[in-house]
Amino acid sequence: MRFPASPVRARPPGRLASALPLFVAVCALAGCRGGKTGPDTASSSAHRYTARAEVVQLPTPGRAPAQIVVRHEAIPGFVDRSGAAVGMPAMVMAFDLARTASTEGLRAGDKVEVVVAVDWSRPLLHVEEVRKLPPETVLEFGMEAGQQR
Ligand SMILES: [Cu+2]
Repeated sequence: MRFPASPVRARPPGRLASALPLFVAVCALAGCRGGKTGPDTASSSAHRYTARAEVVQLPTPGRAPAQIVVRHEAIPGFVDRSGAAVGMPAMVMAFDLARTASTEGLRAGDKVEVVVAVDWSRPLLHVEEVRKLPPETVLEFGMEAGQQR
């Protein structure tokens, strides 16, 4: 028997709570820990990934650490803690924002390109840069984490 499709991507932006289990699941998969703190620059040993995404939630002013929630496309070649290039499927995900990353002028729903820096030795996983893409950009989310065919 097939389960009815649960199209996570069809949910309206802002329903963040529904996305959190996905994040936690992938976090466990990737082996990341909470409390990503420390100096605000990734070391040269960090991996960097550029991914296209849609802004789901912008940072809340005055709340630290500054975080951005985006729905990002798949990140092929994403390297996990063990060094294996496991890739990361498309998903809604919250990232810490490096101080260098400006979200000025951005609004929820905007198409962006994010540069994600990951350094498992710290550990550190944050967005270093957010660049706005043309609104007509078509993003491909395919099948997101947690979905079943
Ligand atoms: Cu992700």
